[in-house]
Amino acid sequence: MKTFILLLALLVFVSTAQAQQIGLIANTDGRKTIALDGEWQTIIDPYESGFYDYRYQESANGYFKNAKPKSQSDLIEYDFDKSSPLKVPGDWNTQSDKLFFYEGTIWYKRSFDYQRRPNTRLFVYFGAANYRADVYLNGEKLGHHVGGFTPFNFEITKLVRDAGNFLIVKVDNRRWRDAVPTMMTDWWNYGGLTRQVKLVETPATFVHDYFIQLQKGSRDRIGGWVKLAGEKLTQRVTISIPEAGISKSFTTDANGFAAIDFNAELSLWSPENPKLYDVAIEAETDQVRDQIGFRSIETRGTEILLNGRPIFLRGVCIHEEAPLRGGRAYSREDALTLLGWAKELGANFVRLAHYPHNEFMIREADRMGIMVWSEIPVYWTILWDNPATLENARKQLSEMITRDKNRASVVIWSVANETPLSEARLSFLKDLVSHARSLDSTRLLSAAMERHYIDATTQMIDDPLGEFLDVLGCNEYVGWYDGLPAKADGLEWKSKYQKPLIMSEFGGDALSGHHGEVLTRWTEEYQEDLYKHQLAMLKRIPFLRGTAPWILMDFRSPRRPLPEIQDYWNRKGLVSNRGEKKKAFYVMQQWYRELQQSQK
Ligand code: GCB
Repeated sequence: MKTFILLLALLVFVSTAQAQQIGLIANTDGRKTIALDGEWQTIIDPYESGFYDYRYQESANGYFKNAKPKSQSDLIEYDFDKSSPLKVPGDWNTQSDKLFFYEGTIWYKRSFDYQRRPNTRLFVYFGAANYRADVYLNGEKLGHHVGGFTPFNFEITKLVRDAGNFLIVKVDNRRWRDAVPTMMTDWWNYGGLTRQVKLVETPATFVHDYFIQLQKGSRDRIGGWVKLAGEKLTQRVTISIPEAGISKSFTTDANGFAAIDFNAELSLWSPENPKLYDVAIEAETDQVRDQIGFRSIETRGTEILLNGRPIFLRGVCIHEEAPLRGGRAYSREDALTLLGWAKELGANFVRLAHYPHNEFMIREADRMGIMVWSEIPVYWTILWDNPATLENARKQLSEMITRDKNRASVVIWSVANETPLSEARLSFLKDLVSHARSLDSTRLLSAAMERHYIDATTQMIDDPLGEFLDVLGCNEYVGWYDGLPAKADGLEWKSKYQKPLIMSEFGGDALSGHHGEVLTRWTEEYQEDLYKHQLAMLKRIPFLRGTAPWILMDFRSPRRPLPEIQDYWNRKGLVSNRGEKKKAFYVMQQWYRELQQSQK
């Protein structure tokens, strides 16, 4: 009996340990999935009593066991089933007043039944959990994940039962000095299971991931790879794009990997023609479908070339703040509203700040023809010297690229925002740049950098990071943190690099409906005037190839307490959090219309 139990324990250990090995499954959309949306039972646990014992050791009998008293004398001090529910997906802060400012641990529990079919594998997939998630199924730990804005999955094939499974997740949104992001941000630290959680079923050997894009510099040659996971790693895999008359077969090697490379005559994706093709990836044991657009993106001197032609990126920055209701955005409807406003502004480009947004944003940008800048939360004052912090940032970068590398809309990966110059910072960011290039050689690399005055009227871009980027990004607040709006009139911009510049932030706050003189802070008139001076200045920068004003919509921030004006909202939106367009919106819109006309 003892050996049997030991063997069983070993088996469970091996299977759960193995479960952690499977990397992110790309394109769960193309598979059989069951969403675990809706109410989960939750326990608020500020002291993590469900995780640590009273000597502060990780407990073997934490809340993840979902214990129930077996007799009237049993002592159990928690009960998921009598605790309050929270909706998933969704942040906890906006679901209950008492959680509005909460930073700490909440346990989530959800039961489900699942009849697994023979020769299939089952995974539990999380769109995102902010910030650290410890995941358990039926009392066994599956693993943990760090990083609040990227997906992750665990295999549960061996642990899942036909009925009465309980999935328990401990989510902790505390901030840490060595984390990514670190202690200080200008956005709300929304905690919880903020994106969809789903069960994903695959065949025993399945298409784990693939990269199918035009090769760098080419408009008619597809390159990339396919990767299988499972036991039968050597298989014939066919990639077909029926509409383009393409069907190409490859054989995967002993590691389940095949490089792909073939000619394709395609109608290229662009904002004017957001063409997506149905693509099928068929192995002997599995098949996945996707919708993929094909375009090239390059730079030449100070130009950005889309499909070989110079383009100006008429952009706007967006936070993942839900339009109208507030809280974390998570749905297709949220994405359609935000991107719809961006379109109305005249944008062909969005900077999704300051972390990877939910997948709906990218998928809808693909469909709507909006180019995307996507970034990781390497923001302000990261611990540049700490190897674990670098590892964390690299992992978030990998997860972002893994999820979105087949989306034509994504043209730029950005590795950092407004990071102060130092040797340690440069080597940290250089590492991220080369890591991104190793994962995806087709897209442009950028970062939002700072700039400095070399005299009273000259702004200089000479951050040493610029040498390693394809596109320079710069944030500036002339007229808001830096003088008054008219200061922009006398400014000249210089760059050390022969590279295109995207002004990745500029702007100022206005409370929607608050009116006054142009020099009265917080009024729509001040913001409108600031934009007018800004645009006049921007038009004079010879190497400017894109703009992304800060920001499309007001967003919550703990750094913005001013009563009656901010009330914990950053008011730099061109649209208010209630969806009202401010005067500056129309200034920007008019310029983008002119630009659009002149590009035709
Ligand atoms: C910045 C940051 C952004 C802030 C913005 C502001 O430079 O990149 O995250 O929200 O300024 O409003 O101050």
